[in-house]
Amino acid sequence: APTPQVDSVFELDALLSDEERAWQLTARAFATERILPVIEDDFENKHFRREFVRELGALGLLGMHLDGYGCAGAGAVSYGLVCLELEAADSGWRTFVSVQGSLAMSAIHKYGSEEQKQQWLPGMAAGELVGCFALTEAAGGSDPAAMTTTARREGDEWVLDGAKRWIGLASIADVAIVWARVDDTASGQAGNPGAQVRGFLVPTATAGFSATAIDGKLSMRASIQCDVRFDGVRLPASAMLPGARGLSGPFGCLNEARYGIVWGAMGAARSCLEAALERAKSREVFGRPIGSRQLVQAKLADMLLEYEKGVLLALHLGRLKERGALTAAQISVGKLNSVREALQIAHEARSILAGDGITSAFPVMRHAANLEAVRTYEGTDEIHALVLGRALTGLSAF
Ligand code: TGC
Repeated sequence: APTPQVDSVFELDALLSDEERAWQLTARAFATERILPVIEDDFENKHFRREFVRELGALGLLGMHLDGYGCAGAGAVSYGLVCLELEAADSGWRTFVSVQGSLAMSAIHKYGSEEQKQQWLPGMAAGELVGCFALTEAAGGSDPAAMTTTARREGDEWVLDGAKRWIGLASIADVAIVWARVDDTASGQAGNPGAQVRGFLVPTATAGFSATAIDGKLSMRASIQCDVRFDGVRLPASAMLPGARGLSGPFGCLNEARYGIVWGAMGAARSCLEAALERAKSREVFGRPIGSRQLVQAKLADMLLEYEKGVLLALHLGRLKERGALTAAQISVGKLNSVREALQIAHEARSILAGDGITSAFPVMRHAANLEAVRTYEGTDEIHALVLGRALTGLSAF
């Protein structure tokens, strides 16, 4: 797969190792050969291709940044490049890889017992099993501390009650990582809103678990997000993730997924920029290619600047992550910047494509619509701005 024209402008390849380039090319080939030919139809028809999951697993792209248990143990930059290439095709497929690898598998890898890791991770890495991550509730995704889903102990069992919303892949998942407030009647904490949040591994075939795909989405239509209910879901004592106590557990996984978005959104941006560039060279209005006009060139130049800056920021954060030095505030810088600028690039690309830009003959409106979801999940623009405000001032605005 040739290097995209916009990447060759600033010689991105020169900043990458051979191994990183190889991962990138693997993902680019999958995106180009498998996703792109079908994505417009899948977006139109609200179709998620389950068969791609095993293919992604066979390529080693699921949980690729994790070590052992069938995972590839790749570096953070390699993983980021894969996110970029998949999202250059569609945010829905980068989201799938994020939910499976960064959220569900990371939760098990970080916090699971050895037995839990052995039971779930190899199948998830191979794409034989799908995982989902149930944190957000309908009353407001920005404030997971307000969750009302509970797990209470009855003898040797845990019993889960409650509901979650916007849970990716839940209706096709084999296992859900469910975050619930432990309502420990035995210790007198029943109904105590301060009771600790813990994580549970819930096979989705368990009685009382139900997931319904949310309909009417105008964004991420080739991917699935669900309402999930737990009605007296009974689990063995061993279902709890032993290593996660409190909200720092799920937030540790969100950091992984947010990091992937820093790269991924730049893939959507690249796709929009390429479409606009191609059109600027080929479309003639007033007797000349529109790309020869100064206003169009200025737009293209601004798009290129933000794309290059976004990728270089992602690379910087990736190198920090590989050294174990990446902070949550730095991830907020990247998530806020990448998605905001990718959306701006999509909007500018649409204007260069003029009327045709609103059709599915070009990927731009699909990316713009998808990015609206990406802007909201994994911490909204506003939440990341306030994380940075707190980092700068030491004062919390929450
Ligand atoms: P606070 O309640 O005070 O803190 C709770 C604990 O969490 C720790 N923490 C973090 N740890 C690691 N990384 C981070 N980024 C962390 N952020 C917070 C914190 O230190 C504390 O630890 P401890 O040990 O003292 O208990 O919360 P806060 O004031 O620190 O944070 C407030 C705020 C608003 C920043 C946080 O609540 C937040 O990030 N809200 C946004 C939630 C969010 O991103 N939701 C997305 C849901 S997941 C999703 O969208 C899935 S999409 C994929 C799909 O399923 O399709």
